[in-house]
Amino acid sequence: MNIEVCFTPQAYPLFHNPNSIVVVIDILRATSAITTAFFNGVSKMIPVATVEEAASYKHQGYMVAAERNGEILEGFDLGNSPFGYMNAKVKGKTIVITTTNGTQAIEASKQAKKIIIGSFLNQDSVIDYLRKEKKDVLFVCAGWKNKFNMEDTLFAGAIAHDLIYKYDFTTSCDSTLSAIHLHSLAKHNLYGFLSNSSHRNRLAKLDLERDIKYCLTPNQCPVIPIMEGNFLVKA
Ligand code: 3SL
Repeated sequence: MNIEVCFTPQAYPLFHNPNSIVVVIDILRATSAITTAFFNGVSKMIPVATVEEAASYKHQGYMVAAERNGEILEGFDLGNSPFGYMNAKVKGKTIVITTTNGTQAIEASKQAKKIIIGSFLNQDSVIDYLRKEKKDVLFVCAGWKNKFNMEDTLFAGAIAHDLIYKYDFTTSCDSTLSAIHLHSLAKHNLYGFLSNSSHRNRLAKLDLERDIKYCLTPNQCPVIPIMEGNFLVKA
């Protein structure tokens, strides 16, 4: 049971392993929003890469979430703030979602055998799921427009640490080791550790501090969203 960490969606082809379970990570904010959505009773989600695809679902009458550069796009129902999904109006719905980075990471991973969604909000559920599956694991970090980011790497490091030191997983991958080291520096104060990070600052400028704090809070939503065909469903 080998672990690897892919720091950006663009690097996915270098890491593709037909036997791996892929954990897609976009802590700020797509995978935190998706985890929150399923915890709050969303029935299915359809992640799409482009705004055009999202718009075509909107014309068919779907509820559609569309975000670019941190903001909800005009004419759509929702963005990627997890707080938008803590609402009775999403219960039982199928929601289409496109975001700047998170849904790009899902798209990049489409060749994977299995894709699950990870965030601090479902941290222990992800560990439980992976240790029971006993397969190779590839963490795919969404980053920011194909650049590295710290928050996704920190989550990969947290999970990799537990899988290696508490269960029988191994790694010989430098990106996994780096993620584990980074997490060990940050784990006592994730929010403070990220204070100079690009994404935290980008969202703070949009007045989204509340989102950042929530997205860094472990185990608020014990659910595993998993891809089945083109849909995300609750495992
Ligand atoms: O959700 C995402 O794809 C994010 O990376 C974009 S945001 O800046 O958090 O809105």
